[in-house]
Amino acid sequence: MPKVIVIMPAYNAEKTLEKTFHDIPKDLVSEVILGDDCSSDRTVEIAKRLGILVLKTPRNLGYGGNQKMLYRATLEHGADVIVMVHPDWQYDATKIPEMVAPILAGRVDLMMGSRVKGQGARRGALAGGMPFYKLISNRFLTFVENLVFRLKLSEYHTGFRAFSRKLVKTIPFEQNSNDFVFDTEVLAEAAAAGFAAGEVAIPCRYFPEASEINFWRSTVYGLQTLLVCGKYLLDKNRYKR
Ligand SMILES: Nc1nc2c(ncn2[C@@H]2O[C@H](COP(=O)(O)OP(=O)(O)O)[C@@H](O)[C@H]2O)c(=O)[nH]1
Ligand SMILES: [Mg+2]
Repeated sequence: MPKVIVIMPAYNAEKTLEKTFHDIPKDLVSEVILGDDCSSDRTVEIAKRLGILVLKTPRNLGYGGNQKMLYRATLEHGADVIVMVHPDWQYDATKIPEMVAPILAGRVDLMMGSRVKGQGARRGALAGGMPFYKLISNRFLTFVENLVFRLKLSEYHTGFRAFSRKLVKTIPFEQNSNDFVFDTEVLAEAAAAGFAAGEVAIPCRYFPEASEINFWRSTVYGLQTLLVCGKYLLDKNRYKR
């Protein structure tokens, strides 16, 4: 039986963690690991009560730093497929089997949960409550990223992804940013290594606890994403091991 490990990079997720965990199909998933980036709420207490393995960052490292710790752990624990989902219940974890199947079948090494695929940006993302400015930047950045990375994705900024062990072992994720742009760098590295990607349509869900990133943080993230695109065009070997 292949080993599927779910990782959740968490920061103050007490209100949504249990709901997210509840949606994870336990028959398919061998292990759930939560990375706690020094939350100041009851995230760790709730995770332990739910039987989730908790790993703690030594200090507040940021979203990317938290994920580095988690990918390292999944390799050590012998994962065949790694699913990353945010613990803020923004993404539909009941879709994990559809995310994992194409990887287990050997068709692709990367799967993305897309809030746009099959439903369009307006009926998907906007109807689900994505703020208009985030939708516009999501569309613009995705357009640019498709030209640069050529992964043919309907969106690049989802917090619901699945990877093969081979992909995680191949990409030099340790050199990535500790900030949110970590996620973009992972896709640049997957593209540079020549991995193919697939997508699963997921509903878009926005509510106060699901999105704490403000306009300023989002703008910095958008600019950093464009910088990754520029660096990739200049020399994509920097995203290879
Ligand atoms: N380590 C760390 N993680 C964070 C921070 N802020 C948010 N996160 C995590 O990053 C993910 C995305 O943040 P979120 O506010 O949901 O952004 P959005 O849904 O993309 O608008 C969530 O899983 C959060 O738990 C932070 O300051 N530090
Ligand atoms: Mg969110």
